[in-house]
Amino acid sequence: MKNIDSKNHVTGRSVYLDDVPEVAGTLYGAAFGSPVAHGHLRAVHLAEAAKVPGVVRIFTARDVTGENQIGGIIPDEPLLAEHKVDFCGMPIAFVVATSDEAARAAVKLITADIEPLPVITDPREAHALGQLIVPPRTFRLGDTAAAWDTCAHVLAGRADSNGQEHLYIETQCAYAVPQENGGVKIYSSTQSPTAGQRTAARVLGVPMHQLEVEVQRLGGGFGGKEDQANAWVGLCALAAHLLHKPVKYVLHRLEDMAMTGKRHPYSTDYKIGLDKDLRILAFEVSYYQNAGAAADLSPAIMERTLFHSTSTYFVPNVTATAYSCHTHLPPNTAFRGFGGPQAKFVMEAAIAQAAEQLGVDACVIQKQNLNRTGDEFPFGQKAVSEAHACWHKAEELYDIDQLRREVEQFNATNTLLKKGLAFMPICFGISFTNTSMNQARALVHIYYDGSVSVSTGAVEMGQGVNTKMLQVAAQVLSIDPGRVRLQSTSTSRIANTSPSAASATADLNGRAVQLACEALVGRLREVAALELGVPESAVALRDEQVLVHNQPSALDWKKVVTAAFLRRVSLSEHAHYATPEVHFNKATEKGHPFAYHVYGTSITVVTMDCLRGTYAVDAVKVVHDFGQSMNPAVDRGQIEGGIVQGIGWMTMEELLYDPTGRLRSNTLSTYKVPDIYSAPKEIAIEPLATDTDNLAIFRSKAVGEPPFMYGIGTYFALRNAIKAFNPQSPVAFDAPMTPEKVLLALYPEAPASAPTRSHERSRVATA
Ligand code: LUZ
Ligand code: MOS
Repeated sequence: MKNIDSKNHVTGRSVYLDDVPEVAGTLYGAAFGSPVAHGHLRAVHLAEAAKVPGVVRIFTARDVTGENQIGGIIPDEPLLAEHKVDFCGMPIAFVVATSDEAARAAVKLITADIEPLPVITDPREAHALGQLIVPPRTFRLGDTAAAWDTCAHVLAGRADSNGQEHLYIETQCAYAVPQENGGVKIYSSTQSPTAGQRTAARVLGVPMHQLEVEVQRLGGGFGGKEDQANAWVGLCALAAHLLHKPVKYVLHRLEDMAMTGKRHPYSTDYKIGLDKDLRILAFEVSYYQNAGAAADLSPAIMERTLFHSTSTYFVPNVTATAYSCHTHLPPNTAFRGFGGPQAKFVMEAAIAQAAEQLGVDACVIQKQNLNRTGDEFPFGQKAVSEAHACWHKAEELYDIDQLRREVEQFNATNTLLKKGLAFMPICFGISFTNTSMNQARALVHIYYDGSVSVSTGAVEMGQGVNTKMLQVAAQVLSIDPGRVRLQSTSTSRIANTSPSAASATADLNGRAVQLACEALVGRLREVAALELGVPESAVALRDEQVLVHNQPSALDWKKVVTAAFLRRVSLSEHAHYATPEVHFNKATEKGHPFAYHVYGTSITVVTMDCLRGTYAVDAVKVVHDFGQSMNPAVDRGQIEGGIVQGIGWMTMEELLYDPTGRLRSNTLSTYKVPDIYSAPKEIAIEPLATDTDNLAIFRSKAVGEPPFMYGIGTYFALRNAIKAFNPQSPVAFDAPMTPEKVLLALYPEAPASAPTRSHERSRVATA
């Protein structure tokens, strides 16, 4: 089945927040963000701004009627700065005017007296000063201290991965419309309607029932709207509440890039030990996460990093420690993979370094150490592994020997062009690591004309979740999908939702839809049995027919629905699903946090121009563990998009803050994302269809985040291409591998005049 939104997307009919018809009298907001990354806020001068024609009112922290606080996990983030500013772009004032232009003109006239304080942008520096968001955590398995002596090879190094701008097509935005009796209805481009509702309630000082957050769809989220949609909801709701007028704020791209947090940069030290057969015996790792100026979701992201410290491998002795470091960048936040990709990059760096020192191909070590069913993760859960199955299938299907020969021949016959090849196995845990978040609800109505309405807590952000929800309802009710309509996501219809995140949205909400529809089918079968005078056990609903002992009866879907209504049987159901089996004990750091893992293997081939430092990705060939995909077209879209986004993170997307904490890569001319020309020339996706029982919806495994991590293979393929040109080059593990860095790595002895970020980075150390 096609994505139900595809036609409206390509014809421009899909409704995003800025397409919601505006109520008469709507006002427009714009935020004044701190020009300084860290300082005491002594005064804000608003008089000039207030004179701009059309300005209605300018709000500051003093105007907040409830709590001036938007921190979700930790209350450490004011909605509007009070006495201190903690990052460039931190909202200080919110102008509301009769036009967007007036609001923005006024913002330009606001000034602030800020007494500067020292700015820290480096997580290791923050760590050295004891500036941590939360206490560090350590996951342990076996005994690394004792294991080193048993290793034939021990080496240590450092790996750095940079952040990443979400670059959702639709920027952050909110629209708050006052309702009667003090209520406010808020349209928000959020992955978490409930978080918006909760934040607005807190800021306004009203109960949650006064507020409704409604979401039709997002023009992309990628994690950037899991927590960071809340500030704009809070500002618009506050202004609407105080002015009794609708207030809307749609951020400009540059504001969005400057004011919002991104994927966390990580700097990491590791030590890895292998036996003579290249089995990894021990792994010790310290992650320094650049959290930015407030907690946001950083503690949860740090936790997921620890959960993925061994990537797709089994390591019997592990000590993994993570530090969430407080710096003066905009608070970094969720981004596809949620700390998992950062951990996987480090493990692959350790393996690449070991391979280099031992003179073997990295894939020999990779393959030797893939996890197997029954292997224990450092957090106590036992793997149900498809790692070997995916790897072997990829080797065979894509004829790895032939691929390798082609690369070798190419490199033997070309001087200035070199190819590189790398494997990237993935293993990603599905469930919110915070067990309590693994719940969802659905509300299904059958109207008496036989049409069906489905509401869930899932937010459609382009990932196709609504299509999957519709499929679940149509399949369980056994009716034509055309009878089912997916409603917008509203906190008034579905309460207390978890964010649409963690790749778990279709699983959680789909199970709730399934339960609701099963309950309705049960009632309709009861009705049919009464109508037809047969035992209920003989009745089935199939393809819009009521069957008795598998034979058609006088009743069809519409008739049985009408009969149920006339018999005063409820045609509505609200169902609740909570993932069974998941638990985790933070005191022991052990448990069973994931419903299941998603596996896969990719093979990436790149070609590098060793004169210019430029490169192209020839192919990414994947064997992916779909389980039983319920929508191969939607899932393929997620995989292709994830791969290209992962390649962007690893190659060209270079986030750059200067030492004063200002974002320099703040436009699309200075921050490059992959376009169609930098996408791989070929993406091959082959399913590993498995029918192992799992907790996925209809056994169709979660597909949102895992494929992002195939992109990591590109870094190592590029590194191999560099080595093919210059085997002596000390290529640091410092992502992204921009063309500038490639050039410097190809010719390390060249005069160091080229502008680069890596001059600050120390080379990989070897123990
Ligand atoms: N969000 C969250 C996530 O709150 N918890 C998670 O474990 C998670 N994982 C991936 C993406 N978002
Ligand atoms: Mo996410 S990183 O699943 O919002």
